[in-house]
Amino acid sequence: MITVHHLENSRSQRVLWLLEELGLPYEVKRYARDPKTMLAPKELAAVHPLGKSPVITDGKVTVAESGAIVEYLLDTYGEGRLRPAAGTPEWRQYTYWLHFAEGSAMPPLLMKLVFDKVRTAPVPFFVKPVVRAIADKVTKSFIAPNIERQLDFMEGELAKRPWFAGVKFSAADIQMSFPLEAAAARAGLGASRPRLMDWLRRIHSRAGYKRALEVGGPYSMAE
Ligand SMILES: N[C@@H](CCC(=O)N[C@@H](CS)C(=O)NCC(=O)O)C(=O)O
Repeated sequence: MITVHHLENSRSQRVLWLLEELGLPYEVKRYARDPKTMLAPKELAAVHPLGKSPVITDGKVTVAESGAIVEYLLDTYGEGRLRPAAGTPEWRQYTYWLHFAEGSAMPPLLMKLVFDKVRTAPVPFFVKPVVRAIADKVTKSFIAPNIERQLDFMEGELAKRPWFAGVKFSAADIQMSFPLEAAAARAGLGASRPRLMDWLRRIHSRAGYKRALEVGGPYSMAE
């Protein structure tokens, strides 16, 4: 039996969604975030040393890292579903976006989250202007331009095909959901990028996505 070690409000929502799309049986072990730090509880480190989510166990196998979990589940149980045939142009797109999601899209979005927190952190009043100035400078000079450039790029790519890997929905779309939902929640993705907004509407209307939300519980981009 596949067990999803599910941290509330986290990337493991994508794994629940993939399992729902594949129609596989699984069980969920739930972990709550620390309400102050938003970090995962210590028990998760008993499953995988980094103590992050998602992580799955399947018999004696433990797999961490979202992209690796997607590959493991499709290799083991996919029967050719949700990814293009190896070696095709669609498969190259699939591989690119599967890695792009965590490798390129998430870092500036995570930096934005961290520097937004730094800006509003409780610090002595005489330090506050300095802290804010540093946070603003990093945001304006590095974080925001990178996010904008990536969003423009993704918007342009979806002008060429309806889904990230081609004409068919794939697990690359599942992997891309977290950065694009994060961008919509806290990094200015909106009506000026209609293709990305339409893509978000289309993924949110899928039955598997909705079922995964029921299983996973509240999901609001806390991290
Ligand atoms: N690149 C990793 C990122 C894992 C990660 O940072 N997960 C977050 C949840 S979205 C987490 O566990 N945060 C809690 C913590 O760091 O304690 C993946 O995609 O699996």
